[in-house]
Amino acid sequence: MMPTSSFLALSLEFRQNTEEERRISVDPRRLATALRFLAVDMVEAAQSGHLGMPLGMADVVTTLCQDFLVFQPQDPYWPDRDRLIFSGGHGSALLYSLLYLLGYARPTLQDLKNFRQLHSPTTGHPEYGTLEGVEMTTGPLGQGFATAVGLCAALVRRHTQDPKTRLPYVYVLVGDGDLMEGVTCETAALAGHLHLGSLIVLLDDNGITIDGSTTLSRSTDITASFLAENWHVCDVKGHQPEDIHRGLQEALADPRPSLIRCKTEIGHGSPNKKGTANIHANPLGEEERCQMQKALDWPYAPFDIPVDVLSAWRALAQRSSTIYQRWPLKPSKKRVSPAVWAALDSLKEEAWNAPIPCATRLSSGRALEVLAPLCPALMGGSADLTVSNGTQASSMEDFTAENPQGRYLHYGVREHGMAAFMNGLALSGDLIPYGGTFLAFSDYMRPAMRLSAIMGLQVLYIFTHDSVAIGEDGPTHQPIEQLMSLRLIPNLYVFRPADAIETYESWICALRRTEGPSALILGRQEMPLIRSRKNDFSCLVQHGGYLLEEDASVRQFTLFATGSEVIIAKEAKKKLNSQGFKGALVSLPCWELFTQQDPDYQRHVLGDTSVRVSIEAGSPIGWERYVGEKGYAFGLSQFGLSGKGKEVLRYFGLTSEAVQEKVCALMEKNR
Ligand SMILES: Cc1ncc(C[n+]2csc(CCOP(=O)(O)OP(=O)(O)O)c2C)c(N)n1
Ligand SMILES: [Mg+2]
Repeated sequence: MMPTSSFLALSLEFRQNTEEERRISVDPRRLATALRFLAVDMVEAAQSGHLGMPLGMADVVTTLCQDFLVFQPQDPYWPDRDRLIFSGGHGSALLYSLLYLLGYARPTLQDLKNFRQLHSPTTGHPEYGTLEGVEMTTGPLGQGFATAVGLCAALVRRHTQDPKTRLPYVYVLVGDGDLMEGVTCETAALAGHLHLGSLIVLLDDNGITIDGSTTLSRSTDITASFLAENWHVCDVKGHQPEDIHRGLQEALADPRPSLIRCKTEIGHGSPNKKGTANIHANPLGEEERCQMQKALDWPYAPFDIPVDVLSAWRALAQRSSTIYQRWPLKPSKKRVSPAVWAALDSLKEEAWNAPIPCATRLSSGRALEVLAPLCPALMGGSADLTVSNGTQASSMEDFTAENPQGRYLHYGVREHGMAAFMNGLALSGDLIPYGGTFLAFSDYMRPAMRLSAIMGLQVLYIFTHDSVAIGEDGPTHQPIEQLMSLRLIPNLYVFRPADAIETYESWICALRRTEGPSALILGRQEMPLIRSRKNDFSCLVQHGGYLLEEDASVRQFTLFATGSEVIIAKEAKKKLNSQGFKGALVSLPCWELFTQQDPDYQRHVLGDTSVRVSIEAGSPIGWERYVGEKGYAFGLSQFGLSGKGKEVLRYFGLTSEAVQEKVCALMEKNR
């Protein structure tokens, strides 16, 4: 349970700050008007972008910054800062206007004028890494909310581990659309369950989405549904600063996560377009801007902010200084990589328990037993398949409301929520999250995985039960297209190790890879060791692919395989050898790494034989890259079948005999 006292202490600080600030501030309505007009002018200049939410939420954002948000534009990566996440990424014009007015180094006024232009940091939707103050990439609705929950959990964990650090609040701006997404329901339940009281969600409660009124598609009692998930919920008038202030104070004082329903009018301030779905994503137009100027008493030219307003905004950016000075504990770094290598570099031979032949999912569990104590940044979890996935090391205690120092999360059957939550854990800069489920259900996680890849976050996905070889559970549980489709996601490394040694090496590669996510694709069936490690501790998986066997430099054939099919290929090669043919066997556990090797190495591995055959128990589309037009790719282009794993493999022709036959036929043909 969150220590309630720290919330009270913090809200007292806010009150003191607020009174001080009130003496120097200009009318908050005027501050909000500046935000509104910057957004109008940006969208007008770009003739593209979204206005409805910036106009509707300008007052809420102003009060939040004026009285509550703790941040430091001069030290944007201050670890103890509050986080502000625009889950409705279409509100980017509001976020950029805000960062400009608060005095962040970028965006400059010129950047605002270049909104949505090629190479401008003021991208269409907020992108992590382009501007300081943009805490994550948003745009796909629901992701910001869900990731904020994970980020909040990580910050709570940090604060509990080291109470000298400040417990930051995570503020999230969401729209009707965010709340309609399933991932929001999954993670709202987790936030309530984990008592994440420092999570404050501000709903742009305007009752409008693109198609029109939310009554077209929604009858949910939002308040009741969040209350049922152990949240605090309150309503505020979203254009009245005093009422917004009251709601935020109430939220800070409550130990539960909070949803503040800000009753707003979409496009507020635009006399003729407010309240309509039309304002959601259209420029205002010159005529309407004129009318809005009159209505809001804003006689200034586009992008012109009067000095008193600009200096008031800049002054309130200093509001957090007293808090900042009290907590300058940690160096603020742009992207913090958890301290993993100090530990792993010292990994000695004896630390790696001797590899034994077993299913790669079990080898992964054994690797974790070694790695978890060495790498305190690892934070595990599974979507209700902990034992099947082998994801909980014995040294990992559960992370719960009562024990936020734990290192293992039971996400429940919430794959999508888990993936988005892990992005938040990674964004904290403290943790390397990993989470497991069956490979067939990776599709449930894909939108959040795509975001880890876009943001370049080190998140590890553990996908077990990786092929039709799982057998009896049948086609719903037998992945076909998943493996290849994961390889399609840019910046995601997909590892499919063949045995205990490759599994361990894949873990090491994934842990070394700080600039993006990795997926480990693991099998359920027993796997013999495909090679011995002996005294050779060089990591072959780091090359992505390598020659496992080569009979002679002039090859008659080359076989390619990954994961559990390496052993099938090995058997096929043995049969071909006994027929007198000479060839090679290539293990290709990580395509992305192999493609990065120098061309000579790649040629050396691929060989120049005209007969190339691959085998992988998944969609074969894509293997042409390695086997060429004259080769052949064994795989599956249809859904699987329920039955014993071995029989299913045989039925689909994924056997060493079939491979042997094919190679012979191709050699004959090419002679
Ligand atoms: C996952 C996803 N689906 C669809 C969209 C396209 N989209 C952008 S905004 C929006 C409507 C959002 O409505 P709301 O959150 O109420 O925002 P408002 O119109 O009130 O600003 C939609 C469907 C999206 N960005 N992400
Ligand atoms: Mg809406």
